[in-house]
Amino acid sequence: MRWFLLAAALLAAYASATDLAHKQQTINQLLYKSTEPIRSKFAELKELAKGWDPLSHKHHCSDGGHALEVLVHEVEQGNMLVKKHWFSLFNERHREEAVMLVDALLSCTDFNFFKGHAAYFREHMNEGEFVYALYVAVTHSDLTSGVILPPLYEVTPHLFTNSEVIQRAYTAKMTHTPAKLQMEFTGSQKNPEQRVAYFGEDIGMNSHHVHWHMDFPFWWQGHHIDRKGELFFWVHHQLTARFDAERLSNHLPVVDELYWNRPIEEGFAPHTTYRYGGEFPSRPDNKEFEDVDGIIKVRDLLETESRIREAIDHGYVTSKDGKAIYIDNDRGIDILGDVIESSMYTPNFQYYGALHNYAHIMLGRQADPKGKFSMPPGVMEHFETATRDPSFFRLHKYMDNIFKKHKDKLHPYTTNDLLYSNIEITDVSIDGELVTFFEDFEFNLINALDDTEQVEDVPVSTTVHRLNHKPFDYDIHFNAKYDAVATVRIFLCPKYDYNDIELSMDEYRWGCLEMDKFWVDAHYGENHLVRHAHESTVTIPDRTPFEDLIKQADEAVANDSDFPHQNYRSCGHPARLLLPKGNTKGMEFLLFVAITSGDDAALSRPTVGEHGGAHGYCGVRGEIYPDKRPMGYPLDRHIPDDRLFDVGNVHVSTVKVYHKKH
Ligand SMILES: [Cu+2]
Repeated sequence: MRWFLLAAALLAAYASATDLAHKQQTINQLLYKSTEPIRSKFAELKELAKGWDPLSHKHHCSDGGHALEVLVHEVEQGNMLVKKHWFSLFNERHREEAVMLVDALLSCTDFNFFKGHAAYFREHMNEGEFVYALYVAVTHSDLTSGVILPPLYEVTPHLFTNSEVIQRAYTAKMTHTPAKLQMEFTGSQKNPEQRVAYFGEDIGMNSHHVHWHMDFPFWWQGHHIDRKGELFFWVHHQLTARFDAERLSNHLPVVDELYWNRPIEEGFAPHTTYRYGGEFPSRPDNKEFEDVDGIIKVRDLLETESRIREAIDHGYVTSKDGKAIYIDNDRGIDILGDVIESSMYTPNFQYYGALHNYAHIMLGRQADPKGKFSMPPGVMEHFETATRDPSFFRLHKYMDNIFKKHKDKLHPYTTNDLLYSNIEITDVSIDGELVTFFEDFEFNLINALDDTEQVEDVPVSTTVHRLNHKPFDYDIHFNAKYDAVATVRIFLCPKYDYNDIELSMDEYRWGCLEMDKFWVDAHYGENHLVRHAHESTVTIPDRTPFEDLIKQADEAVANDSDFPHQNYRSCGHPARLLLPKGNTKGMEFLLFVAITSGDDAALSRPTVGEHGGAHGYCGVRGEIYPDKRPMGYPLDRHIPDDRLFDVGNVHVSTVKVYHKKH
């Protein structure tokens, strides 16, 4: 009772502070040095955690406190994963525990309770589970709308930073010497794969990948998220296509798919360490797949694959209750995405399994498939680290080809389907040159290091090379027969294959990169449209450094001023990586522009700002996907003859992407 009164008193004292600045400050403090107890300097939060009795606030939960009771019970019974232990979302029990907290937080009807529960469970749960659950809850809760999640590479730096750098960071800390440490890409130049390590190891791309999986969790059972399965296909298809474009830029053939009954050609030494649990295991070249004891057999994956392929050939998947769900239509790809990942939306988990999720576990465990050496899971079991391993792209190429098999079976679009007779594109050009370059980017490692409150921090950071490009604009001229809203779709496609053979439309379409998609008002007569690359609806700008977020929120709270509510998304491809690297001579790509009817818009009058950037890859939070057409339209289906695209509203031109060393 005393605790209750104390908690109630505390709550009364802070109950009014739920403006955005306070919310941002709370989330910052909850994530600051997440492997240690809440800092004393965050006195209010610390006290709140100490005095909090979760179950006394059940009436502030939308589910009557059910989720909270489940979690409290597990905590009180001592059933939870201990602190200072690695956490993997693919471990069923770890995931269950993290999701218990997500559910409890999402059931809160008031931010003060969200805050109290979060503070309490931060001190009573595994750190990895807590951080994951808080990120997901902040992403999905209406109570935290407008809160900016700090960059994951600064909250859990171990998953983004080489072991060598982490070790040197410790030395800097121990000797109390400020340090700015240069991070190199994994491996050596003897490994051709290293030429594209800058892409697989890009911390912005890694963050995009993790956040995508937080926006669209496969374990999500709540309300329906629109076209989640199709987005799973599309975002990973685009990652694969972008990886291939980087390979072509670096004189490497496009990535081949993975075969369960052949050795995994590329080995991988991650040079990455868990915060707790030791080194991420390595895998030698040409490793044959072995069954993973107690979890998944190679045979099961082969069987799952053949059942999915059969469904594609039949044109229907069979639901749990034996009904046929027809897939040879625009909706089919969405169902297949649910089936292949699989998410909780799959119509038949028992029969079609979870190809993608088990494949990640299979690849993640090949260093110790029998569990003989008690090794932690490999990089493939973490969305943060998976793309570092070249087998990630092989795996996704494999699944991408299954999706392609389905798309190739659909009727090709006819000229009539493609034609939008209102619009005639007269010219498309690039304002400025398409130029890429490498630059150094610095991020903070303070959260990677253990310390005590008594010893003051020294600044420790790391710098990484990252690809960027010069700003550019698309210059599009077109004529319209009448005023109308129109949909503009821009793709960048490879023009030649690895052997310099020019590709036909049907060959290059699957490698096209979505650059932008937006809606414009077309006016009767001549139109001149200038679109800036940075406005792209598949990308997001650089993330705000954690230190800046802390400063901004603290200042806003101290001055009682507003924290600006930005339409910010954590999910989105880095704007820097919009262009593939290209080469020093200027690598030719095709710029494909299609202007289609504004009737394609699923939401009323969609504009960029309204949807917070990256809807192309990440949809719109809480809304339906803004484009009615299949993702990748009009290049998603088989093209038997290039001349089908001889319509006035489609324009294809050659552009060059230059890479400049400076
Ligand atoms: Cu993924």
